Amino acid sequence: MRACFASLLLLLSGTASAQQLPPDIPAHFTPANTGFDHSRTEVDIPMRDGVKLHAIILSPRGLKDAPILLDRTPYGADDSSSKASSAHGAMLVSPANAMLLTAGYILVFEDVRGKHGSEGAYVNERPLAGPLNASGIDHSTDAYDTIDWLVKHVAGTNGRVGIAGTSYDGMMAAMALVHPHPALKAAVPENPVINTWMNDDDFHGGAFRLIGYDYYYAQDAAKGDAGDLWRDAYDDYDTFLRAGSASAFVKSRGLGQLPYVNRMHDHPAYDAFWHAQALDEILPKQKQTVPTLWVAGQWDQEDMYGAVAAYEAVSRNDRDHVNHLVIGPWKHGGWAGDGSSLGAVQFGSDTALWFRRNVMLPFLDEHLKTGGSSANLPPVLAFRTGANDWQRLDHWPQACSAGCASPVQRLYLAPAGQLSFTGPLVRTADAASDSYVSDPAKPIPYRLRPIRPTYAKGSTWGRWLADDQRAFADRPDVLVYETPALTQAVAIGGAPVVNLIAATTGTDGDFVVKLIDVYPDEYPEKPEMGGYQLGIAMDIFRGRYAAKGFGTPEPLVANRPTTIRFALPNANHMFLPGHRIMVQIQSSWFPLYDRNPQTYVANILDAKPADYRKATVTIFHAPREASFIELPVVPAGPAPVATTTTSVSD
Ligand code: PG9
Repeated sequence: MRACFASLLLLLSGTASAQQLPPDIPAHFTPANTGFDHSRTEVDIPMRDGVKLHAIILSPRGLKDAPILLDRTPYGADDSSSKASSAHGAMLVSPANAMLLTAGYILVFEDVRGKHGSEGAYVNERPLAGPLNASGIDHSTDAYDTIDWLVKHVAGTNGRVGIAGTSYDGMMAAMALVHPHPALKAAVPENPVINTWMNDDDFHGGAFRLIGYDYYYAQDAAKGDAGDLWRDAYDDYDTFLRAGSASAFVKSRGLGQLPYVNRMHDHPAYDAFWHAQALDEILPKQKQTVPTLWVAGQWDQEDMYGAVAAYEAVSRNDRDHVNHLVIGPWKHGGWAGDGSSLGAVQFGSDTALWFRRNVMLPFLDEHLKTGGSSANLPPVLAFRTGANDWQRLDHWPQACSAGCASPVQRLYLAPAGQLSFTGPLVRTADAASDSYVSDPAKPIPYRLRPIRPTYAKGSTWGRWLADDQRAFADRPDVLVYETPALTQAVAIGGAPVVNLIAATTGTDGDFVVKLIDVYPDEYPEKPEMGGYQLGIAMDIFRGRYAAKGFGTPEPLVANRPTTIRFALPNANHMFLPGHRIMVQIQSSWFPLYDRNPQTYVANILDAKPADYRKATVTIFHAPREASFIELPVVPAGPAPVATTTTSVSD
């Protein structure tokens, strides 16, 4: 009997272990989405080399004869098209894309080769086929193959495709213009990366942007997003100062495993490597046929150079007038957000919404909708900050060096911290120069400390170019020059050009020049703006390139006055009566830019601790050694009212 009971137990336990509870998770779940106003389809599009690129197609239901707008991105097609879980397609995308979806566009988001859901090798900013790319495959061929597939496979399309995107995606739009697919009928590169050495993301005036390491880690250390680089301090000023040189920072974070980081390191000057991928040099070599709207932000903290440079380059040979330029008062990507203000500065209306509705949509409609009507866009549409109005312009820049209606005007540095439109006077009592000591051990922060990592929560990175510069004006290592309060408005339209006569006790050195609009001491309209120092055009130049240009670094001769000449970023601005124009000069801008050791070394990224030395920098303002800023001054009259044929307005 006992034996019989035991075997029954055994049998029971054996049966229990063989029986599995059915899982609560079905092998496949098909969402019920009847009644949704859109379809969202995932596809894998074959390229000419067999590699498949992953894309999401978002289409309003029941569309017929609809254009396609393509965004090629390294940041995740899925992310761009799943911002919410909603029955309404417009909720899945950014507000700018929601406008397009609602206006009857089929949106396609595609992961670039090698990122997120796409197959193949990711090559950062993959150069176009040529000296740096023998594979014959590049972003222009991938755009071509994608467009070809879309017009053959997407239902409800009219066969007309546009390409748009911001920053890296903007570069993708620009690359699609090289041997474009015949169905590509419009492009909108927004704040595009065009020349990453020449004042876009990686270098400015030859100075290296340390903040790029966070970006390249996130992008290149994983197929998706690698996340944040570790820190051991709250303030990036401490983090980077502690590390020492750029190479020491790279070593401390293991970034030497990332090939692109090494390529930047190996090419600190503007050599053949950078020329071969400079889109402002490549695009004008071909006749541009696709209507293109280049979108620039006056305070773009990342790619402030690209859009205007590309427009200027291609519009020189644009007999059919297919290129247009828009300059707005925006940060990087600010055209897509709320454009009523940037930090403390207000523009009187939502300039970004106005642009999206009255410029971008009509432009796309004209070229992509079947039977679309003219958007009546001028070659250039520029918001004039200060006056806070839009201007329809025939060309950019508005001023020229000589022989035109608005020749540039020199604004001279003068003794006793003055700035003047008349040249330096010969007065023996006046000092002929001003000096400061630049100490690499105490570099000047580029924004107020603590400086949170660029992409960290709470970082002020996006608006820093509009920060009050007052906090830096008092430092003994910053020279300040300013005009008296203006009795009449001064308007500029173009890139101011710095022309300093400078000497240093070192054999290399950086020169940061800031052109600033100083608000009246008291400003009743907005009292907290009293005395505000608003940067209008600010940039850096590395002295080693002064003599022979960006391709050929050379030591500065200690104590010998040298001409430091470089262009500041473009600005369309009006300095109003009662305001003052200010120029600040300094020799570091940290940790946005690596510190110049002020002793010439072959590759600054590898500078050793002993190379970093104090230097006395002298800026001359004597009659024979005049330092000045060439201002692209234009008549400050009232702007023609900007209108488009569309009646849409905010
Ligand atoms: N400006 C970004 C970028 C950084 C570095 C390289 C390429 C692009 C971007 O926002 O895409």
